[in-house]
Amino acid sequence: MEYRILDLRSVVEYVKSRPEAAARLDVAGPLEAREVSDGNLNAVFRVQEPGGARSVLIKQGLPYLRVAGEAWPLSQERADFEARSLARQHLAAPGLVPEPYWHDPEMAVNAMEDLRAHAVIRAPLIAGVRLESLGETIGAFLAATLYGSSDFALGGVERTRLAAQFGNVELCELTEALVLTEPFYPPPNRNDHLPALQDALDDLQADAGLRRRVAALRHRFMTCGQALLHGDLHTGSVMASPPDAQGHSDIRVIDSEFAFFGPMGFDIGLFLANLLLCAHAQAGHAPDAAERAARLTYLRRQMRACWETFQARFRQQMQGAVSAAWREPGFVGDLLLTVLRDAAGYAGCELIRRTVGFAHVLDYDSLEPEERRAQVGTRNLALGRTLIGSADVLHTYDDLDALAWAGM
Ligand code: ADP
Ligand code: SR1
Ligand code: MG
Ligand code: MG
Ligand code: MG
Repeated sequence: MEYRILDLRSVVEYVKSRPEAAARLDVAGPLEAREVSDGNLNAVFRVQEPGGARSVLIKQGLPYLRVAGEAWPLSQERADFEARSLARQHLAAPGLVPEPYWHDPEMAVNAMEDLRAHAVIRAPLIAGVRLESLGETIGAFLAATLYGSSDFALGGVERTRLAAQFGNVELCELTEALVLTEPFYPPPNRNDHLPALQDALDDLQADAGLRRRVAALRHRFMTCGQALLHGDLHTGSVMASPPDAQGHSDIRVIDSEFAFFGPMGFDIGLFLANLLLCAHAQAGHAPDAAERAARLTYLRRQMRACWETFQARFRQQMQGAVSAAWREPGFVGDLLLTVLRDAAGYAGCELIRRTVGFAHVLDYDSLEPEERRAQVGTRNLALGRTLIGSADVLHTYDDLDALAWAGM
């Protein structure tokens, strides 16, 4: 089928035309479609039986960036990278991603399990919902997907062959520009920031030591192909079912179109930074001081659980590594220290780019009045600089925890 952009009517016809759909829906009967797109890049539809008994999720890559329109063209190749990475994640971390149903490269479509009972976690976290298994689940996802695609699990030959399928140059270039370059340099760029942050931003951009460290992080991002990353693991890429009385919910990771072989600390740093962005924004979102303190305690605990689960599971899996060299005493500890330091550095970049770069986050952008937003933005920038500047002297997660939560 030749590529065409789907709409509410044609997506129903499209689903009916696919042989794989018959196992998921009554394709002979009427079907309804609803658009659920809310991300920067793609069009996403729910196609369901009347009353919603059964449904599928259809995600289509547009020939441009959804939020920018035709003025910002982008190839639809990203749908292929999402299909390949989702398939691998589903094998490595079953139950932690939606089940993939089919991939249609001509239409740049990925059809998958519709997580109808789930919600993207960013807004609930802002509102103080406590998902008690969040950090542990994301830590488990990271250990399974990162270890499972590394030299340690696959050996060099298979890892190299796999990496050759993930030349995701277009989306890597977006990250290199929007996360790891533009926020640190004066115009021309696509940055977007409050006028009140101009002085803090000028000061940040004038810091040659900071720019040098960011250049090193960017170079590692481009050259250090340790494992198959998710590539865009912010809190808008995680969905959860409503928590039960104990705060437990079913948690899934979505939207892996940025997948590529990169440094493991990038995925970890992005996730940790998004919990910090939420924590800082509580200065304006929490209804009172006691509730704010409780939300911060919760977020701090989730960050630690994420790292602790990741590192414990990664260590455990390394005992079965394919080469004895990877089981050399002390090696895994040394490796995990570089991952922790990378995570701190990339977390710093994420805090800064979500405050002054092209793509912000709801946690920050929804703060009112503007003076409050500027206070929180100043804090995001300061912590971002601290994390980037101190990453290489961290020794343990406690060091990172102390830096991240100083003064909160
Ligand atoms: P983008 O790449 O444009 O950010 P996403 O994959 O994040 O697209 O999807 C956009 C939105 O569609 C998500 O924020 C979520 O609300 C919804 N969505 C995506 N995948 C699923 C899914 N498997 N089940 C239910 N809703 C989903
Ligand atoms: C131009 S794309 C902006 C951001 O949206 C994606 O989800 C990535 O986070 C990217 O940096
Ligand atoms: Mg998304
Ligand atoms: Mg904006
Ligand atoms: Mg996406």
